[in-house]
Amino acid sequence: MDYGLTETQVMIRDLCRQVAQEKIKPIREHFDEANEFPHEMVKVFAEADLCGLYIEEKYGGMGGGIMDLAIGVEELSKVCSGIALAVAATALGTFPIILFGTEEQKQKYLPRIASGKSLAAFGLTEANAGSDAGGIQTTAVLDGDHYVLNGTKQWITNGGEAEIYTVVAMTNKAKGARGASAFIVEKGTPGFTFGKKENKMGIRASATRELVFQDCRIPKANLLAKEGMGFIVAMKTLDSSRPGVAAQALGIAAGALDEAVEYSRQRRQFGKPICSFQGVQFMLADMATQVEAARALVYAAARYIDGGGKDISKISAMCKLFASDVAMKVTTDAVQVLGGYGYMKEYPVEKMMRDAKITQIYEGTNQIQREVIGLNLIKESAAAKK
Ligand code: COS
Repeated sequence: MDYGLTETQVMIRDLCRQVAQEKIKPIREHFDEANEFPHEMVKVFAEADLCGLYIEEKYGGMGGGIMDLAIGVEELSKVCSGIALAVAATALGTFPIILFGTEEQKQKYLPRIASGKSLAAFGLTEANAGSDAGGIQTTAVLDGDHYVLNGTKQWITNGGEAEIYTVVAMTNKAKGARGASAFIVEKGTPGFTFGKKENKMGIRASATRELVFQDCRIPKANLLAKEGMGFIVAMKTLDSSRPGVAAQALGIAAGALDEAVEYSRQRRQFGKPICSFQGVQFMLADMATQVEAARALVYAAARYIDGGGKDISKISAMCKLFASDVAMKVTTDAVQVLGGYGYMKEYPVEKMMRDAKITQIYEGTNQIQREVIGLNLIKESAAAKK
């Protein structure tokens, strides 16, 4: 199927497929096993011009949108979603600047990101504020021409590896969600350090660390949007970034399906390849159908957002919810098709199943996605009645 991709999108898909097969496949096991960040892969992504797929050309990007990003992330994630995350999490950290940055902020930061010189990261979550994003405790206090940040962000993807961080902190705690503000913080700013690197179940080639702010002074010019808009910056960022997680989940599922089909053609039992048994064939058929359904929803969401669609929260949450549940189901079934071999680390489906799990959790748990979808359904129904 050609999925109605543009010429550029076909080019992105093919290039990412090649990079994934030639550069990522040979190293994925090592970086997963070692829990190490693949610095050399960032250079490969930069050389292949994959870091600025979704950034405007005038800032050095490729001028595409969420769809181009999704296609790239899907292809890279078919082989290793942990390594692909260097690009996807950078997009998450960059969206606040794309959506809310001033011209000056865009000119300063986007070319660095588009060229692959700098990775980005998004700092919202804290130890006691995950789903309840409005409950963050990190503070930013205005002091002359600077804001002074204090607090700790937790589980930040690309933490320590990124140079550019978009961080949400409270400028007025009494106002709750309306008292949050968003800032750009550069690595190397005095008072900004990193906590320990997390030892995770999956996506182990991706670095996850705490961001620690202790009297960290950042220029007032690094405020994104206006004071008090931090929660909206975060919500709108997540609306744009969730299709990227969905694309990652889709890639994991599609990669696992490929492995399962291939294995079932090679593996012989009772004198025949196991793909000739209906029990296996039906599993593969269900897996393939789910992958196509996830792809349809991810592409529909990405195209809707790129087309300037209004109220993107619902479709964005839907594609993340659906694709990540498909990734978990399909990778679990792929392990089943490979049987005992599937459970062993010599075969990649074991890693894919571990990698899939996070897609149901981060950038909003799937319970939060359902809440977003439900609230929007009610809002739409009420608006239709007016
Ligand atoms: N776009 C624009 N505005 C939004 C919005 C969106 N997607 N979502 C909420 N808002 C606005 C609301 O309209 C409301 O505005 P008013 O104060 O003017 O009424 C304000 O933001 C607060 O919204 P709400 O009361 O719904 O906030 P809640 O604290 O109840 O939180 C959820 C809502 C649960 C949806 C939100 O906290 C969330 O998405 N949590 C998950 C966070 C997450 O994904 N974390 C993962 C880590 S980040 S990688």
